[in-house]
Amino acid sequence: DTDKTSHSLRFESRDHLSHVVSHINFALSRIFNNSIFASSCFSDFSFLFSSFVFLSRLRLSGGFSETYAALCDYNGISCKEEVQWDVDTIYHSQDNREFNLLDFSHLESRDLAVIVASMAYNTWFTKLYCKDLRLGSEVTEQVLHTVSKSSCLEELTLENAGLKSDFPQKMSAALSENPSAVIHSLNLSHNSLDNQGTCSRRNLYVFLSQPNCLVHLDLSGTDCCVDSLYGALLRGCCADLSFLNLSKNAFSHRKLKDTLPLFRQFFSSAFSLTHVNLSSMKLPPDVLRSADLFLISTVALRSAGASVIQELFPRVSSIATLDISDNGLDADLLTLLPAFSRHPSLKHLHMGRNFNIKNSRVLDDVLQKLVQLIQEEECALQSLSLSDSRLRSRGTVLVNALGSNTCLRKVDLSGNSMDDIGAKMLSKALQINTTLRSVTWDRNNTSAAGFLDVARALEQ
Ligand SMILES: *[C@@H]1O[C@H](CO)[C@@H](O)[C@H](O)[C@H]1NC(C)=O
Ligand SMILES: *[C@@H]1O[C@H](CO)[C@@H](O)[C@H](O)[C@H]1NC(C)=O
Ligand SMILES: *[C@@H]1O[C@H](CO)[C@@H](O)[C@H](O)[C@H]1NC(C)=O
Ligand SMILES: *[C@@H]1O[C@H](CO)[C@@H](O)[C@H](O)[C@H]1NC(C)=O
Ligand SMILES: *[C@@H]1O[C@H](CO)[C@@H](O)[C@H](O)[C@H]1NC(C)=O
Ligand SMILES: *[C@@H]1O[C@H](CO)[C@@H](O)[C@H](O)[C@H]1NC(C)=O
Ligand SMILES: CC(=O)N[C@H]1CO[C@H](CO)[C@@H](O)[C@@H]1O
Repeated sequence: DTDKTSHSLRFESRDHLSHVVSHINFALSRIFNNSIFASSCFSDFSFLFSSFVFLSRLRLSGGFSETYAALCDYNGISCKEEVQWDVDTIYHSQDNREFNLLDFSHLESRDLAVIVASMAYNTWFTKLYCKDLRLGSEVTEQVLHTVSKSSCLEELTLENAGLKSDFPQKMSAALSENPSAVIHSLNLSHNSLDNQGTCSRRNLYVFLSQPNCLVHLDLSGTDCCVDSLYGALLRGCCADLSFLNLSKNAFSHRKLKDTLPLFRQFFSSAFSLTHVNLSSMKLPPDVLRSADLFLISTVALRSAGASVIQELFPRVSSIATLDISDNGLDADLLTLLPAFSRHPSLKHLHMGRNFNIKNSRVLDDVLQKLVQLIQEEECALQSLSLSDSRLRSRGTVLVNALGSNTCLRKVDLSGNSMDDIGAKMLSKALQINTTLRSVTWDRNNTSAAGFLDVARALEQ
């Protein structure tokens, strides 16, 4: 199917023929080494020669189309011309080096496997992307094979791709086979990588503790136990890691005493770390199953979480963005907020959905601490999000403070039921000259009268 023309070759002897065949065999076995497509016994001469032709051709898009055609041929599946056309025409003309598997999600799993396999030796594509598409085992096998061979693949995104918990360990093995691996960005978010939060030390943790050159790591919503992760991160991911997303994972209270030093050590050793998302950490299911335990550990855990942040944070000098929203911090904010004070690099703080504080005196104290934070002279914060915190009328103290604040450029106060009175306070704050450039005020039960106040203030 690759090359319909016939070629005549004449050999002087049977020996010469064997010599040519064994040479091609050797060349092909090197190219398809270790792949499910490899075979030590190439007996189909017509395949050999069409492959010989493709190998000697000029390679467009790093030879993707030719490799793909040969692999289809070898596996006895029909080669999809649209795949070749898309790569040679669309991807190539747009200089697009991110291969998006969703472009071919309508094809069968076997086709996808061959497409991914074609990337193993490809020099054009540097990124492989897939989201919300369950990858069958034959496709993931080929992803791993590509990881073990490619010297060009820099970014791998497999979000919500139905990966199994053994994936990280296999990935680790694949990477260790590949001395020229250059993967620096990995997004495995929303795959169940740790069997329901059992914190098995064998898979993800082994992978992360191998020395690597990861810069971007997104493990959000992967059921991994964040507390067990830091030891591994400390060993393998300290040097270059700049982006870490661990939101929507479990935070176990067990062995907290042991893990606290690792936490601290990691954050104070990860010099390049600038973005950390620790929002929505959920409890392990075994704790959730027992209602009694749930109550006890919730209290312990949440204070523990706050103390972790409080203790580690002043040491971390590089973090610029921190998201700790939806962590049930509540009254613990009182001791936590001073940790952020005068932090040299922290610019963006997201802490909404942590204000479920029944005692209104405590809530007032917490809000007062926040006001102090944004009114400090050396305040480096540029944006603050307090969204969905249901602050109601109590939040107006903060809105007032916005008037005299000189650091915040952006504030998100949506979902706080601040009503028209809050809008009125906002309009006053906006009339005083401030540094604010962006205010988000959705879902605050504000009527037209409230917005009229704000509009008048903006005119002035
Ligand atoms: C090819 O595979 C064999 C067996 O798995 C392995 O020993 C060998 O190192 C591989 N060669 C290359 C070039 O990857
Ligand atoms: C990884 O996937 C998540 C979830 O879809 C996405 O929001 C995030 O931006 C991705 N992370 C990176 C580093 O690209
Ligand atoms: C982190 O993960 C969450 C959940 O998957 C996602 O919503 C968010 O966009 C991710 N990226 C950043 C920058 O935090
Ligand atoms: C952090 O993750 C949450 C999801 O848990 C997401 O909604 C939020 O936007 C992320 N924060 C940042 C700063 O990107
Ligand atoms: C407000 O700020 C703008 C831009 O920084 C400046 O031009 C203006 O004079 C200021 N107005 C007052 C009343 O301070
Ligand atoms: C919305 O505001 C009105 C008065 O402006 C008040 O009566 C009502 O209770 C508020 N609703 C909520 C959900 O806060
Ligand atoms: C009218 C309006 O926007 N109402 C919303 C105000 O904010 C609360 C949450 O804080 C929402 O529940 C309301 O629907």
